[in-house]
Amino acid sequence: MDLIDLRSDTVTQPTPAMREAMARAEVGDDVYGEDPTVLELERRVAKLLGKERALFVPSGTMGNQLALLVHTRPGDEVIIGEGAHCACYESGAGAAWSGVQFAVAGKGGLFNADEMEAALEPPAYYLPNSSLVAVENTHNRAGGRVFPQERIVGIAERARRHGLALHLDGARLWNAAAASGRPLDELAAPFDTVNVCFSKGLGAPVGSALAGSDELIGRAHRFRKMLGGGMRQAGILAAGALYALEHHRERLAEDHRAARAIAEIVGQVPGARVDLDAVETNIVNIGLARARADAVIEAARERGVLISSIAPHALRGVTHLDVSGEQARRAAETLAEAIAGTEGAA
Ligand code: TLP
Repeated sequence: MDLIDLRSDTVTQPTPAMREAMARAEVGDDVYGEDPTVLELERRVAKLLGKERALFVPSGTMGNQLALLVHTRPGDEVIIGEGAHCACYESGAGAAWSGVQFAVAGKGGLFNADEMEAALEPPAYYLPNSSLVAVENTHNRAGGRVFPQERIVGIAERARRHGLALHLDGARLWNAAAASGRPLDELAAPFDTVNVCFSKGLGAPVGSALAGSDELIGRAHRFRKMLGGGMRQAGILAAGALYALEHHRERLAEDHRAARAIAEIVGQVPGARVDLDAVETNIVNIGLARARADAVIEAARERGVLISSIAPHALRGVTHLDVSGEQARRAAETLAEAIAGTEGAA
């Protein structure tokens, strides 16, 4: 059976043309700083994001963790939005490597300057030291929502007043740029460091980059080595990322349309709750009023559609390069059937 895989935009296969570009890549030992393709990717990402320097890293998790390492000291508190990836889905790495704890601002992932301020600890020797604000754009757990730029500017201004650093988890910043029509460097401007991923909506097999000032990225470079992220002939991977930057950004709007089509079809099932206004990019969160997520996942799998859960009664579907508009509609019909057929099994 031909499966339609909506579990994540990380599941894409490199296209033949991307594989070709990877096979042809000029490479060298990147631990010696001698891989021309990695260096080209780092220059290209720094330029796109309007930062001095970028560092190629194996994963978004490493990009975020390097940011925590460069901005904080053990015992510090990091302000995040609810469900932030760097706090919730990175195996507790912030506590393990940086020794930080997290404080949640606002509700639902997106927050504003007042909510950030409310989450801040006042300066006192017996309280944790708040040192960093981390914003996620798009916000994965919030269903791929675009963090409104006016709010980010307000958060950054308030954070600076309190002497805080700012990190952007932009694993899907490409989607935020496509959906908002704002250039990447504008989205990145308020932040000291920005993590971007090539292995999500852009469809490259591996890799992320952390961008920022020469000084911060120089320190991140040392931490990358400490964590075992120094890669040798990594140009083969960087070539996939460069190809994706060049050829797969324009098409993200198709993924956004496909996600909306899924939301509209599934949203009509009486037992499904989809907030259509929240579907701004390539992620659709589906609440289940009367069915369990695991039962729906199983029923959908039997009918050829893969989808993941984010809670016992909530699903997440993600569109990407390997799901056409037609497949998205077909998958949505299948999901609608699977939900309707599983109702009452809650
Ligand atoms: N997200 C994955 C899972 O880990 C949940 C997914 O399927 O969406 N930041 C954000 C906002 C992310 O969504 C992810 C991956 C990462 C960081 C981590 O990237 P990787 O998987 O490359 O370490």
